[in-house]
Amino acid sequence: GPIEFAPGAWLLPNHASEQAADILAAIRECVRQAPLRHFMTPGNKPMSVLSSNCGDFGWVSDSKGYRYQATDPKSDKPWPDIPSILLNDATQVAEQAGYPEFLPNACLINVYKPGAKMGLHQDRDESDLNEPVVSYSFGLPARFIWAGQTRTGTKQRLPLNHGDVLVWGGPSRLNYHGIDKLVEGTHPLTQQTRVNLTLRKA
Ligand code: MD3
Ligand code: FE
Repeated sequence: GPIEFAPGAWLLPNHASEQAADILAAIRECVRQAPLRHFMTPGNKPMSVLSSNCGDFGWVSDSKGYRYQATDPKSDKPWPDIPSILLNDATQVAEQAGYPEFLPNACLINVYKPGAKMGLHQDRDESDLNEPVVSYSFGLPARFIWAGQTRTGTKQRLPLNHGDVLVWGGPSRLNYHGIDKLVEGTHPLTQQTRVNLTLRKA
């Protein structure tokens, strides 16, 4: 069952493994409409993960900074809708973790290949930090690193496996977090990748 590993932060081990194939098929359709790309950091370096979005808003990064926007900068078209199977599950999972009526309008799709990583950062581009974040891990395992409200605090590590779901809210919402360099491997549903879906209220 769910594990509260920090105040307001919950791990639901293996929660989404049964729906994984259906969720991933729907996400494949999204990335056909809005292809994966390496966003550039404000310092003009390509991120190592491949990204896209679905929802009313998408998280984007370029030389001008990080922000949410309603259109894909590659096509100037709206992002695809969040698949209902994913949206409904995220609302349910948030409720289980104590965040009722979570209605995300942004889903960041991050695809990690071996060697890709995400440095320690805070998620603070959202307008209401009382809203939680719900994150799905599929495919290859990863090592999640998190600290407290400062990047220099004690770092803790958590393995994230296929089907695991994380909910972050309350006192842990601004915790620093990241992902260690992905190790080579192969998974029957995602081949040589890890797929992370992060749902937020922009
Ligand atoms: C902790 N993604 O997209 S998800 C991100 O697994 C991101 O690919 C990582 O960090 C990944 O921003 C981590 C888990 C996660 C998501 C949001 C959080 C942890 C969080 C927000 C606050 C604190
Ligand atoms: Fe994050």
